[in-house]
This record gives sequence, structure tokens and C-alpha cells, in this order.
Amino acid sequence: MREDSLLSLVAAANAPLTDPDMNRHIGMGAPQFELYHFALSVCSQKVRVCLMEKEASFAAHDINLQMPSLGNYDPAYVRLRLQGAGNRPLVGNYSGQSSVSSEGFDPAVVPTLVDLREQKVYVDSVAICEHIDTSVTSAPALMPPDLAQMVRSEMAIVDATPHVAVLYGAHPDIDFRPERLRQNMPGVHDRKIEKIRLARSAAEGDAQLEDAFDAKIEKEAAGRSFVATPDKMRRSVADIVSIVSELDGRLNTQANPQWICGDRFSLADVFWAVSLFRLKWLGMAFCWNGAHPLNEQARPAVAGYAARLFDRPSFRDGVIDWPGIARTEYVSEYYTT
Ligand SMILES: N[C@@H](CCC(=O)N[C@@H](CS)C(=O)NCC(=O)O)C(=O)O
Repeated sequence: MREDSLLSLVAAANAPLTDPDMNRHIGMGAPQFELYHFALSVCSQKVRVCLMEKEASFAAHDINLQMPSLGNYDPAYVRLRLQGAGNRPLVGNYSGQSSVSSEGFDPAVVPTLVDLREQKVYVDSVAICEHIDTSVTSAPALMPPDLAQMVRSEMAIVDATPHVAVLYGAHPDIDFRPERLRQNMPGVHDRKIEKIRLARSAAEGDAQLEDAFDAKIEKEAAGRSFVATPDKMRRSVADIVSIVSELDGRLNTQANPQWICGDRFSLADVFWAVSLFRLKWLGMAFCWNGAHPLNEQARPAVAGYAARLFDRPSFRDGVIDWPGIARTEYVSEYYTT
């Protein structure tokens, strides 16, 4: 795409993003990237940790979700994000995951990365992290060629974990989620749809944006029905318990299970760090601590791996200490103030 037209899309998306606390330059030198993200979004967290690990220079736009801002539904933001869609089909399914391969391309989510040097838009946390890794060569590779297949396979497992289902919905028998979520989540899909409709009317006459918002509305309606279906929610929790048990099995087969692919820290570890912290944050550390009605068996290899991941400086900077991360009672040991 022409340089001036991409820069004008970036300028339009950035116009409402004026709060200096939410729009910050991270790293040294002129920013190579513009990152549109949310503090709490797992997909955004993967990208932030990757950028921190690579010591990249970037402009971080923490999207404001509060009304009256349209946030990630702002037509100018969606217009910019659509530049990165490529041939991906628009979202047409709801699986409780956030993977493009299971759900299609969601035009109104974060993260979105603009590479200012390359003049290109990247969407989807897997593709974004791979791009950052190959384009920032001043720090060690997070996907060394000899590990690429193994790293990709671990990233795909994390990508297919139903993090979204267990955030928005409750296990029908035991709602282990933090009190704040238990109170705030009911009705969330209706509130999102209302806001997307507002964005759609602001974009009236632009057929591409109207189609994008219609697809997003359909996805949120499917999400509303998914989280209200007890068997789907039971299945999502059971799937996560077995994903963690299989991770434990893979860690146990290694002679030195410091990281998931051996002794080199990789993008696979970035993804697992974010996933395991999200589970802990949500009250699901029972997946490795055991002694819980939803999982009896302890998984010590995962417990040790999680502790090493959460101590990584890039993880502390990109997730634990990132401003705006709402703390929960399950992660209080990581905060001293
Ligand atoms: N496959 C995409 C999924 C992105 C995604 O689902 N983002 C979520 C947060 S993790 C989001 O922005 N949700 C806000 C919304 O749906 O309104 C990726 O990995 O980047």
C-alpha cells in the first residue's frame, strides 16, 4: 500500500488516542512499530512480552474501552486493521478461543501492529510475534530455525486454548472466577453488541466496514449463546485441564526442562507465560496445583515452569507491571503495593 495512505490511516486511528498514560513510547530511538492493544488482553500480552524481550522501540496505544470511546470498534481503527486481513475469511464462528484458524479474522479486536519501517499492518498475535522476531535482529532469535517447528506447535496449542470462554463464561457447577468478573460479565455480549451497532452507524455507507461490523455482531451473539450453554463451558474447562496435563507430560520428557523447547527461551515460552498467568489470574491454578474438584492431580513440572516464566523481566514489564492490569486475589503475591 502507498506510504502516504497507510500513514493517513494510522493518523486517523491515532486521532482519538490522546491520553498520555495510555499512549506511550517504549524503548530507545524512534519507534519502529505502532501497537494497538489492551492491558488485559491475552493476545496483546503475548505481543508486549515479545516486544520487551526483543527490546524493540514502539508506540503503545492502550485502547480505551470505556464509553463514549468506541475503542477497538472505532471505524478508523477497524479500517486500519482491515489492511492486515489479507486473504483471511471474516470471523464466522465462536469457539471460545481467539484463534484465526478456528474462528476467522475478527476485524474489531486487538492487537494490531503497524511496522512503520516496512509500511505494513500485521494482525493476529501469532503472525505479529513471528514478524517482530524476524524484523528485530539486535536481540537473540525467539524462533531459531532449528526449533521453529516445535515452537510453532506450542504456539498453536496456546492459540487453541479456550481462554476467552473461561473469561466471559462460568463453569456451571463451580464459578471459580474472581468476584469482580462474576459480577461484571453477565450481559457483556449485549453491551458489546450495542457498542458495535453504534460503530456500524458511524460507518454507514462504507460497505466494507458494514460487513465487518455485521460479522462481529454475529460472533458476539454466538458468544452469548456459547457461554450460556453448560456443556460447552464444562468442555472448555476440561479442555484446559487436559492441555495443562499434556504440557506437564512434555516438560517431564525433557532432561533439562528450563523452557518448553529446551534451554533456549523462545516464542513458545512467551505464549505459555501469558496463558498460564491468565489461568492463575482467573483462579485456574488448580490445573497444576491439583487438590480441586475440577482437577485432583498436581502437575509440579508446570508449577515450576510457570514460576520461572513469571519471573522473566520481559514478562514482568509486559504483563505483571504493565499499567492498567486489574489485579485479582489469585495473583496478589506478584504485587507488593
Ligand atoms: N487471533 C487474534 C485474536 C484477537 C482477539 O480475540 N483479541 C481479543 C482480546 S485477546 C479482543 O480484542 N477482544 C475485544 C472484543 O472482542 O471486543 C490474535 O491472536 O491476535
